Amino acid sequence: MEVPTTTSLADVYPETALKAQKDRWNSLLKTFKETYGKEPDFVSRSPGRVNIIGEHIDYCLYEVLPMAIAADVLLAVSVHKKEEGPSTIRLTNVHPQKFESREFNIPDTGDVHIDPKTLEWTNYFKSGLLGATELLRKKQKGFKQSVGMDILADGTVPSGGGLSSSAAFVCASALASLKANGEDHVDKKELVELAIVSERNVGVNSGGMDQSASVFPLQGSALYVSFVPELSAKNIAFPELKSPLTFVIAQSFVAADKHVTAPVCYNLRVVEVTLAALMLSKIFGLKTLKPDAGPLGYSLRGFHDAYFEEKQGVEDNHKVFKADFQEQLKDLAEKVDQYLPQKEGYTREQISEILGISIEEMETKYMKKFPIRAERFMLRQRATHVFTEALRVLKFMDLLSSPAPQNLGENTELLKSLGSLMNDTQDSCRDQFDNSCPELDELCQLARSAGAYGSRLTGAGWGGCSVHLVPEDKVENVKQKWISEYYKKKFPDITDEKLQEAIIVSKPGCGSCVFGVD
Ligand code: NG1
Ligand code: MG
Repeated sequence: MEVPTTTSLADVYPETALKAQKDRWNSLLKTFKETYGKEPDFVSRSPGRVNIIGEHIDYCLYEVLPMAIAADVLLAVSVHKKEEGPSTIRLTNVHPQKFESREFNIPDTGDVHIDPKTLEWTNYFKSGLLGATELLRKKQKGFKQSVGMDILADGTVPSGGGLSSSAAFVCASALASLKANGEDHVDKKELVELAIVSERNVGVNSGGMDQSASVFPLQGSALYVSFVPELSAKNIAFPELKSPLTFVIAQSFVAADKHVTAPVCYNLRVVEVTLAALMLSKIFGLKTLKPDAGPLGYSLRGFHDAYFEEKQGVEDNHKVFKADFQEQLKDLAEKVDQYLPQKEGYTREQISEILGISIEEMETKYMKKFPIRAERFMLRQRATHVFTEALRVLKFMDLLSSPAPQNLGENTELLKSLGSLMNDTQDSCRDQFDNSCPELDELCQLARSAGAYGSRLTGAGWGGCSVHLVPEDKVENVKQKWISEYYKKKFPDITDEKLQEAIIVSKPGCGSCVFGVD
């Protein structure tokens, strides 16, 4: 499917937001003209996302269920002509105090340099540009270097807040770079695949959920993303219920700065789940270590499929019946309990001994490109989270796709069941995956006590955002509870504007697009 091109804001934003979006759009065009003395040629757009369920399992290649939100990144672009000399990129932001203007030349090789150690907003543009350049080289014969561009950025996804401003920025940048270099028909899957790989240039060894959620969704649908046998996404419309499913997002305002925390948080988790997969394969004496598309080349899903194919004679585990797949996940969670018994974690020595490789080899293969710091690796807890979370996603999908008839009236039972899966995710994140924090736990507790059916952190965790399934008539209750018990207590000087930013009630939005400018 192609990334759509449109000239109508109504194709992208809900009716209630149109007036505000129109004002934003006009101001973007006006500032562009003031900054660069001309009109932009087009505007590329990509939204943020909230993950409904399926946390930290995308890079293990298990299915996840995020949805796009209305908040997004807009890049207004004017393309330089080839004759205008060296390819220069000029980048400005509608909030120049927060995000300073930058200018750089694309080197003759065509590949811009990114320093992942610095937290620099234009790195996200560069990583999109790099990915696009690579794709353009495959698509256009003799392509080497992107043309220059003047760009004005306007992002409404809060940064460091768990709503994936980074993927929104990278996807919008890659899309802008493709379009500026003559690609008028951009394939959504190609865009997502390049954005997944190129976002890793900023130093986080991430999975593919965020980029999928930013590009693929159609208005009004959540997105069921699969990573095997290849990346694919299915739009999932919510069931028509008397009181519609309402997801409320609340920020903790604890900034999860991945640049600082990655070696002990995100990137370490990627290493732990990979080591868990390798250990289980070894323990069960699997002959095949199927190399796969996980960030470190081997995943728990890779182990999962190999185990059932080899040990239980399943012909192609990707085709296994859905109910059987759920049974497999339960089985694997039990196997972890038995075969990875060490609650206190595993040392490098212990792992290298079981795997039968030297510590140096293990470090070189799995801990060098994205460095990590740890004495002990909590393989038991991480693998338990992954298998049970993958199972929760499937149960959630079952409930969404075939709500029992008795649920369709008041649908309380359905909401309760969905909510309880979300609550279980939060427990697992807190107790097994260790990616919650006291503030996120507190937001969840408060919401449940004010009527939410289900509450959990969303995104990477360690701060950032939480998501809550709340009956429509309780939304106000929950909001007030957070305001009085969390925001006003923690941040006594909080402004009304900031409070508005803190809590978002969001319906599923639509994915990336290009706006033509008349
Ligand atoms: P955040 O930090 O919320 O953007 C990250 C990863 C995802 C996924 C989630 C956890 C990036 C770009 N994204 O999301 O791929 O693994 O954490 O489920 O790092
Ligand atoms: Mg991110």
